[in-house]
This record gives sequence, structure tokens and C-alpha cells, in this order.
Amino acid sequence: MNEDTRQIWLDGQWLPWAEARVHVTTHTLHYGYGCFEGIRAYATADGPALFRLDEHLRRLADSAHILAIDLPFERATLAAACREVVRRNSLDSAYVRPLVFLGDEKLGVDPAGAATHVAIAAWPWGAYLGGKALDEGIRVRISSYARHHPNVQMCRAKAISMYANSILAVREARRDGYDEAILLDTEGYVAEGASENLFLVRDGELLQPETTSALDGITRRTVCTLAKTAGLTVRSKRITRDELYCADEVFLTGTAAEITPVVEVDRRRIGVGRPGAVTKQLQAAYFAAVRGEGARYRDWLSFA
Ligand code: PPE
Repeated sequence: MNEDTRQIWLDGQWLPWAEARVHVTTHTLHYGYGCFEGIRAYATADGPALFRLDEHLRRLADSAHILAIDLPFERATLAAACREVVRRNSLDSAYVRPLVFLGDEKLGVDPAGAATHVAIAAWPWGAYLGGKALDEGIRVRISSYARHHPNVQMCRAKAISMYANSILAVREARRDGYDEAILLDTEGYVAEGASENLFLVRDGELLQPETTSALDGITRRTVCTLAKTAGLTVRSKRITRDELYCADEVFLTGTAAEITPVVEVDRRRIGVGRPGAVTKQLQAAYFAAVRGEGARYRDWLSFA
């Protein structure tokens, strides 16, 4: 018998996967108002550990605050549920998805009167951009869609509604035969990938976009720390699309995408057209950190 034993945390209760349902008049389903997180848990020598759980839950709290949604649970409660969802589902490694949404108490754009709900699900998730992406790199195009202006949607929030923009961009890119989209901000400078932050390497120096349109990614911050530890310099500046074309290396960072090399932008080869040395060095350092190899970054791990 193949009994489904998966469980989801919903508003403080553990439910069988199939029973964690909502009604079609759920407010967030109609207007996309809410926020979420994505956290990976990795297998380590001491069991599964969630990577930078506190930082992710802090960003969830910030996202809710930006959207003026009162979170009905303490951060410690959510942290315990994130660890437990990995344990209960017997996952060695996992992607953990806390989701904050508004309920079916009322419809109409003004959400006053709709209750706030929190769900936490977890599932196994392999390489986000395909099996070869991490080793061989991906091909991207600059999107015809701009990333949000901070006065259209506040970009520090990991808001659900931001992702219509990401979906338009990624579908356009894939339709045109690319793996992922890079979005420019409304001023025309490089912002980020559809679901990732971006770095480039030129003459050994790491550059990241100075823009208010990109998410403040936690993997991005991790990479900055790892780079500095390795003696590399990281600088933020406005980046134009032709600077990307002329980079020695380009890579994307995200919880799901991890560190994914980019080997082609708009049909221009990047560097020698293969993942570069700096990208590979940072990838190795990242995977060592998430797997708890070495004591240095142990405080980034929360054991399930
Ligand atoms: N920018 C965007 C737009 C984004 O969605 C992500 C994460 C990042 C940057 C990187 O943030 P961080 O994970 O903190 O390094 N995107 C998440 C959702 C992916 C999905 O398909 O769902 C993720 O990587 O978990």
C-alpha cells in the first residue's frame, strides 16, 4: 500500500497533505495579496538542517509588515513548525514553503475583515533550473518586461503578487528557447532574474546590481560573506545589459536556484562560454556551507 503520510502545518494544526485546502473565494486567490518564503533544508552529517532559517523568517515578518498584514504567529512558533515539517515528512533534504494568505471571510479589494492564515509545506526539490544547470550553466535573455518599480510594488517584500511579473518573464524566456529571464528595472539597469539575484565577475571583482527593484536575497548575502572570506571584493553598482555581455562570468543566486552559472546572455557568450573559476569556487563554498562541512558557518544551520 502506498499511503500518503505527508503533512502540512496550517494555522497551528498538522493536516494530511490532501486536507490542507482552501475555498475558491479565498481573498488571496482573487487578488494575490500575501507573502511567502522559500527555505532549503540540506542533508548534513548530523541530519537535515534548514539553511538560514532565522533570516528567512525575519524576511517573512518584514514582508508581512510591508503589506500591513499582522502575522498571527510568533517567529519562534513558525521556526519550530519549519523544522518539524521536515522531520514529520521524513525528508533528508527539502524545500520548505511558509505562505501567508488572506482567507474567504470576504471578497472585495479592501481585505479588512479577511483573516490571515499561515501554511507551511515541504517537499523534495532538486536542481531548480534542471539537472545540468549547476554544472554546465544556463542561457538567459533580457526580458521585455521591466522589474517592479518600488512604488508600484514594494520590492523588499517577497509578495505573492510580484510573481505575475516573474511568470510573464520566465514564460517569455522559455518560449524563446532560453532557460531563465533577467529583468531590468524601470530605469533600464539590471535588476535580477525572474527568481534569482545576479552577480557578474569582471577582472576578478564581483559586482552586483545597485537597484531598489530586486529582492534582498539571502543567498546573495551568503555569497557576499563567502566571497569576502575568500579574499574577493564585492561591489554594488548600476549594471547595464552590455556590461553583462562583457562580463568574464555571470551567475544567479537563490534558495531554489542555489548558485547557477550563466554562460550566455541574449545569444552572446559569457567569458569562454563555460562556468568560470570564481563561480565554481563560490559554488563549492556554498555547498560546503549548506551541508555543514566545516565549523565556520554552523550558525547558519537549524537542525530539523
Ligand atoms: N529574486 C527573486 C525575485 C526571487 O524570487 C528569489 C527567490 C531571489 C531573488 C533570491 O532570494 P533568496 O532565495 O533569498 O536568495 N526565489 C524563491 C522562489 C522560487 C520559486 O520558484 O518558488 C526561491 O529561490 O526559493
